[in-house]
Amino acid sequence: MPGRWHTVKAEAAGRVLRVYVDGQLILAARDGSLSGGGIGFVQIDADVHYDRVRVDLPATPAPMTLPVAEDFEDGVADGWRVIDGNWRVVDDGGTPAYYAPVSDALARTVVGDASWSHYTIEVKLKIDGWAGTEDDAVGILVRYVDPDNYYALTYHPPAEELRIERKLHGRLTRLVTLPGMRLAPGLWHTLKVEVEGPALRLYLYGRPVLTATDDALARGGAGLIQQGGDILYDAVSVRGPALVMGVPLPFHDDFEQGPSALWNVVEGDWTTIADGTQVYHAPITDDLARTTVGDLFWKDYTAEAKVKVERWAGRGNDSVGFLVRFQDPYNYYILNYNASAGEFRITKQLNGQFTRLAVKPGARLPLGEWHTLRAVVDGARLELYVNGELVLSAVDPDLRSGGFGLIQTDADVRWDDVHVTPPGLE
Ligand SMILES: [Ca+2]
Ligand SMILES: [Ca+2]
Ligand SMILES: [Ca+2]
Repeated sequence: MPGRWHTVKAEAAGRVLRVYVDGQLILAARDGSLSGGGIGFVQIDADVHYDRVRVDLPATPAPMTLPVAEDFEDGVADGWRVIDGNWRVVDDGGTPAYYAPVSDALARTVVGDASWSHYTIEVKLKIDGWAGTEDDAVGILVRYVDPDNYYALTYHPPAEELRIERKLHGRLTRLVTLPGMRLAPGLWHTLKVEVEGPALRLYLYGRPVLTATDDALARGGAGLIQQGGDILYDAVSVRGPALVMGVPLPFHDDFEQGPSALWNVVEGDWTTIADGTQVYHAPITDDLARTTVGDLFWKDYTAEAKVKVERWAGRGNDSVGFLVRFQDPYNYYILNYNASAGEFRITKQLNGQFTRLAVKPGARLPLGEWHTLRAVVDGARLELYVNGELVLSAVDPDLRSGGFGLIQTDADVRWDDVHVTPPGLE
């Protein structure tokens, strides 16, 4: 209505945009192309007066717990905070990726907070071009406290070197430099940074290339930094210790060539031994033995393995089974047979707390014979099959992705023919 004051409110929350006039919702839309940025006014051929402009930020989000994984497929970098630059999710030939334009002289975006201390951040990045200034750089931030306090592990194309730098109270200090390095344009590179105590380690393609030690910053989030780069980022994960990333599905191991290098032993003395064929084994003297494969990008899958128990130690907690949705040694589901109790069980460990989700008493798994265990994880549903029969299932929403593993306590067990397959390939 001309000549009258109206209250117009626009709300941007995730991918949803809403417009209110005088308190009434009049328009809503969903779009994920732009995930950050300021506000403004536009008018065309009109005489308009504006007053009492107010911008409210959403309430402070809850602290993020590790691990986190972001593939940008839903168009949103969930939980990431843009420090500077025009970060957004773009389409890279059919797969969404994170991006800030080459015109940004400095672009930084971070995830996590001061509750993060020891962790590993991994990212895939592809360099499509550079601004051509001597400041051009790309890399990873760790122990990010604020724009003036963090560590940066970066690649500098003009100097063709990798650097580990510390920014403390706004002052940048070079801790270590590796010259003679060139990241090829147009290809996806995998960078990883591990921070543990005062040690900072930079990895390229899983191999350590540069290390520094510094104790000025003990905690803080993780992030990305670029200066004058035309660069795409994807498959960013941040996790606590003990998870090998980048393992493709399906996964298969018959142990004939020794265990696959993709297994990540959490604890226990895992080796291959001969039992007809080569089989995977941890000794009965290990009171707990766990070994895992896969990563935070594994969601739904079917895992199967042959298992033979030769004998139990008989110390009151004899068990054998699978781990699924394994995220770190404190977050996963166990689907197992507990011989001491004579039960099949499904149990959740969440942040170190165990919760029993399902139990089937009166169960037996005869010694000295090969049995086939199968776990199906589909959304919130978990199923355990023994020799082709469904014995136990549970529904739990807490852990939606993560790798697969073998677990045994106080037992002489032989494992063989491990198959992990994504839905539709079983
Ligand atoms: Ca992606
Ligand atoms: Ca997302
Ligand atoms: Ca074998």
